[in-house]
This record gives sequence, structure tokens and C-alpha cells, in this order.
Amino acid sequence: MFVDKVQISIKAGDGGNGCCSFRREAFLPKGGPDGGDGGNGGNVVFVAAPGEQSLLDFVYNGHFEAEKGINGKSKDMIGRRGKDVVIKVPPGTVIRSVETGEVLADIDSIDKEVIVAKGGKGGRGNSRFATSTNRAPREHEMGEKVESMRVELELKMIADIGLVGFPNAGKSTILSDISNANPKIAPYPFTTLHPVIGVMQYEDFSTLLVADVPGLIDGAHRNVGLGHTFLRHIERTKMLVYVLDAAGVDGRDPLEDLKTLKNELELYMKGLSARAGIVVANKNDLPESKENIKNLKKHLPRGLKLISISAATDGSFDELKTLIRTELEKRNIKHYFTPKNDPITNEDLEYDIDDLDDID
Ligand SMILES: Nc1nc2c(ncn2[C@@H]2O[C@H](COP(=O)(O)OP(=O)(O)OP(=O)(O)O)[C@@H](O)[C@H]2O)c(=O)[nH]1
Ligand SMILES: [Mg+2]
Repeated sequence: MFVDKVQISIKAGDGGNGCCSFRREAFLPKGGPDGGDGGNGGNVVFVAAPGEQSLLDFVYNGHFEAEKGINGKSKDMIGRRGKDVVIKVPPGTVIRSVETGEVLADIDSIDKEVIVAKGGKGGRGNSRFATSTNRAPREHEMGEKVESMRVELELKMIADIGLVGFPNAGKSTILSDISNANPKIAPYPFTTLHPVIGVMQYEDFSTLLVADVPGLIDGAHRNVGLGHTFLRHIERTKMLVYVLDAAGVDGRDPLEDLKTLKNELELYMKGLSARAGIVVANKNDLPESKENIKNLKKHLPRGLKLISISAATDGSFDELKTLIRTELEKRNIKHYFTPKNDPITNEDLEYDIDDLDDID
């Protein structure tokens, strides 16, 4: 089962209580106050779990609570800070407050880490309240209490490239050709029911992430077919690959398909159809494709390059991979995972002494 939206409840740890105590030692019957502070409660932290592609686990486990701060003790002993609860989510997860709808965090890169609920402050012990006029204060604070809250996790996958097309056009076949993914491929529409991400690698070891999503059809915005909510998984892509069945196997016209696809993308999100893209005229092994490809070339919208392939029979897809990369680079679009081959220089290792102040 694939889940890309789920609600969970989270609670940061309460602060530990401050202690009220007085030193009592032999020969020192009236020692001063020595109640220590309570520790702060633990935070609720969200981090990215690279490789994870579904929120399914949260359907079964929907409650997370960080540890309470430990109470302060006599002899000025400060309570330990509560342990954080670290929630691992697929990269691309947006976290919203259910109550207000406000976005609390967006785990949009693999090294992102965000505190979504901060632990309560520990209370001060009575030794902190001693003054020159009140040397034996009984005053001390309770730890701050923290409310639990409901948050919604919504996964908008992170990929550089999105494959969009009508059902059966060959999107999943292309994904399996150019990446490490093994999506289900079958000769009927709506084989793909949820997005799949594959890693496409080049000879210089740089990689691009490619997302295959379910087929889009005319009226998807009115919930025809599988609807269009799955398009949230291509929202963050840098480039779209329009996959057309150039042979019109299902009796459609590929040029019309392209117009419909762009229209449905636009109806889902303004500006999405204007994103950088290329057109793949697939199934060029079938004779019916010849005329259609000619027609496509003639009427291709400006700014879109066309490449014709047979995902089922071509052996090498280097040309397609190269086109994707050059189109990205031509527009100076940075992709997510560029290998860092630059040697580390001494400058990288230098740090500013002021930065050290931030370290606890
Ligand atoms: N002749 C021919 N058949 C192809 C080609 N590419 C894909 N197919 C076939 O077309 C059918 C659909 O391919 P898929 O890759 O599952 O298509 P899809 O676009 O992912 O379809 P959905 O997941 O349903 O949206 C399969 O039977 C493929 O074998 C091609 O280049 N030539
Ligand atoms: Mg598919």
C-alpha cells in the first residue's frame, strides 16, 4: 500500500521541575538553598530518511512523544535534558499543523533536520532565587508543560525529472530503461497506481532522480481516471518528460495527447505546463508511428525538443539521457544530487572562531 498523506500526533517533552532543597550537613544546620534546575524536555525532530518513498509506516504508528526533562535534585544537581524523538520521513515530506494549516517544516533535501515541537523549559530550583535579603527562598518553578498536537504529513516526492503521459504510453518502460527502478509494466491502462522514483546514473557518476507517476487523462482534474492529485509528486521536478504513444495504440492522436497533458498540468497547478520539458515520441518500432511523428515535429510547441524512441526495443537510451541532461544544463538548472568531486581545500577546513559560540 502506498500512502502519501497521513495525520499523526506529536508531543515534545515537558520540562523537568526545579527542586526545593537546603543543604543539611553535620555542623552546618542552616546551609543555603541547593535545589537544582529541572532539565528541558526533548524536542520532536523530523529528519529525511533517504530511500524511503511512502508514509505507510505512520498509518500503524501515529503517536510520537519526546522524553520529559528530569527533575532537578538537591546538592544543586541539574536534571538531565529529555531525549529528542527523531521521526524519519521520506525526503519531500511537508509537515503542517492540522489546526491552523500552517506549514511547520518541509523536509525537501536529504540532509534536512527540523525541530517541529520544542521541549518545555526546565523549572528553576530554589537556589536560583536566593538574594541578599532572602537567603533561604522556598520558591522554585515547575517545568513547562507542552501540549500534544496533530500534524499532517504530506509527501511531495523529490525528483529532478517527472515522466508524464497518458496511460499505456510507456512511462514505466522508459523508467526501467534509464534508471535502476523496476516498475510494473503491462499492456493495460493504469498499471502504475502510485509514483515510483528511479535513480538514473551517467558515466561520470552524476545522478538524476526520475519520477514515474500514474497516467493522466482528459478530465483528470474532474477526477476522471485516477484524478490528478498524484501530480503533487512532480510539483518539485525541474523538468518534465512528456511521454507520448506515437503509434496511437489506444486509438488516440499523440499531438492531441500532448495538448491535453499540458492542459491538465495547468489545471492542476498554474505554470506547471510551462516548466522545462522534452517530448518523447515512444513506440517508434510500430509502423503507425511514422506519420504521427512527422506531424508532431511540424506542430511541436516552442521550447520543446522531440526525441523518438522505442522503449520496448531500443538497446541504448544514451541519447535520451544526454538530451535530458543537456536541456537541464542549458537552462542552468541545478539538480539534487551532484557528486562532490572537488578535493577538500584548506579553506574548507578553516572556521571562524565566532562560530564556536553556538556550540553548547
Ligand atoms: N511496441 C511497443 N510497445 C511498448 C513500447 N513501450 C512500451 N510498450 C508497451 O506498452 C505497454 C504499456 O507500457 P507501460 O510502460 O506500462 O506504460 P505506462 O505509461 O507506464 O502505463 P500506465 O502505468 O498504465 O500509465 C506495455 O505493454 C509495454 O510493453 C514501445 O516502444 N513499443
Ligand atoms: Mg506505468
